[in-house]
Formats: sequence, structure tokens, C-alpha cells
Amino acid sequence: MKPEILQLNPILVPSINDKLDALYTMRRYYEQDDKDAYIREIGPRIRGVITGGHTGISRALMAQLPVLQVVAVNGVGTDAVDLAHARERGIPVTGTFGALTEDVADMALGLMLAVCRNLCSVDRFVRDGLWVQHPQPGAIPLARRLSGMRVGIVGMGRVGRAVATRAAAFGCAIAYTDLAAIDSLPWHFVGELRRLAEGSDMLVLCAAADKAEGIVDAQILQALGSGGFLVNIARGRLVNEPDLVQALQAGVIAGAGLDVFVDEPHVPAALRGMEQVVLQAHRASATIESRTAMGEMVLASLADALAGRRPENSLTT
Ligand code: 8YV
Repeated sequence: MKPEILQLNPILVPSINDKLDALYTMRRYYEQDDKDAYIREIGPRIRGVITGGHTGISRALMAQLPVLQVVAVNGVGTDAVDLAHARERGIPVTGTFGALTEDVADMALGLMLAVCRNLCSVDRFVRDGLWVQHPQPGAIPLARRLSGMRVGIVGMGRVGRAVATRAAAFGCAIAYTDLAAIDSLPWHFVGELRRLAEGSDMLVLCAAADKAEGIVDAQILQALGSGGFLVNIARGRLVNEPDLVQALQAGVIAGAGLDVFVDEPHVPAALRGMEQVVLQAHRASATIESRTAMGEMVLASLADALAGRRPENSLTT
């Protein structure tokens, strides 16, 4: 009998789904109307879970899976998984570390360019036929130059470093904050987030959200200042969202590029109405290349754990 795997989110790569179906009895939770009844029925037999970084898995759900041997996160954020509970039970929780770095960093640069150069609002202006109605150059305000800006990076892990490398190629001066300075990096370390924001034109959030909820609040946005931009490709809850809305409404900062939000898929209506904000739908890793590499890592984690080996990317065992 094939092992039963509970899948909490869809995977959009057909070759990965084919491999999963060939090796396992896949239990697709997201397709079920009555999820509680479904778990009561199949939970006792589930040996592996596949989930997304943002979705994770609750302690309550894990507790209903008594023979669980692995939680494979199809992503790098493990902030939505109860790691302490997994450790207590000796269950490996794995991530797809390294598989999505380049695409997430590319998305950060895309948002940085889009907010500075008003790419989305001008796209709407042209699409809506407004250029023909208002052909005078003054109809569209001048934009800002990204090249040469002072870029402050919050969280200098794989993604932070990849963003720094890209921004440096645009001639940007790079500073960063993290738990401590990383000696091997050529960029300027700033210990305090407020000071980093003060010295940045563009603040880019690349940090894990495990212990950093709401670190970007009114005070930090004030420090970033009226010429400053915020880009978030990490987790929505790093930012105090009401403070961000207020800061954008009052011109405390110049604009924001956001891929992630506190309560996805709900994006505050105020943000949706702002021309100086560029919005994405948590898409930074959503390329065929990243998602295929991520899916292969999920398959490897399941195979290792179910064969009694420690998965290479386990955080808990
Ligand atoms: C993914 C993420 O979109 O890696 C993460 O932590 O949040 C995203 O890159 C997600 O995990 C896909 O399921």
C-alpha cells in the first residue's frame, strides 16, 4: 500500500503532481468541503504533509495525525508551522531552501523599479485611454531614479544577499540589518532598524517573520521619510499594516511595493486605491523554474523521511 500524504495547497507543476500520484496516495485537503470530517477519516493514516510557506500547519491539525513522519514545506518560511510541536514528536519539518532565492530577489527588484518608475499606474493610464485624452507631458508626474539609491535590506539571508547583489549592479549603496554583522559580506551593517530606515531611500524586507512581527511600524516609516519606499517580499506581518496605510495616506513615505500581506488574500481596500502602491499576490516564487525545483525538494524530503532517513533540509531533527 502506498503511503498517504496530506496536501494542504495545490502544486501547479504537472510533472511534480504526476510523481506524487505515482508514489503516494495523495489526500488533497484543499479540495474538500468538509475538512474536519475528512481529517477524522484519513488523519490516522497520514504519514506526510505538504504545505505552503504561508499556510504552514497548525498544532491542532498535526495533533490529529498520529503517525505523521514529515512536514514538507513547499517554501522557505516555516513561521506558520509549530516547530516546537514537531521537535517534541521528532518530526522533520523541511523547507525548499535555495530553490526560490533568485526569483524572490527578481521580484524585489521588479517591485523596486515598478514603484520608483510608476510602471503600473502609467500602464493603467495608457490602457484606460487616458494618454490620448491628456497627451501633455505634465499629465504624468515625474518618477524617481532607482539607480544609485540607498537600499536598506532587512534580513541578510539568501534572499537578502541576492537582492543586495542585484541592487549593487544598479549602483545602489547597500546597507543591511540582521541579528549581527556578517563578516564575509561587503555591505554596511546597521544594528538598529530605525537607523537603517533613516539612511535608506528604499527599505526592502527579506527577513523571516518568526520573531519579527510588526517590526516596521509608524516610527520606522517616519524614519524612512517622505522620499522613501518600502518593498516587502517576505511576510506581511513584518509590517504593521494600519501604520503603513496611514503613512502612505499622509505622505510619510513615497510609496510601497508589496507581494505579501497580513491576511492574504485580503488586501486593505485603502492600499488597493493608491497609485503610489504596487501590489502582487504573493507571487515571488511563482515561476515554473522555482516551483519545479521546490517540488523536487518536497519529493526528496518525503522520500527520505518515509525511508527513515533524516531529510537534508530538516529544521527540527
Ligand atoms: C511560496 C513562501 O509562495 O517560501 C515561502 O515561504 O511564502 C512562498 O515562496 C509558498 O510557500 C508556496 O507555497
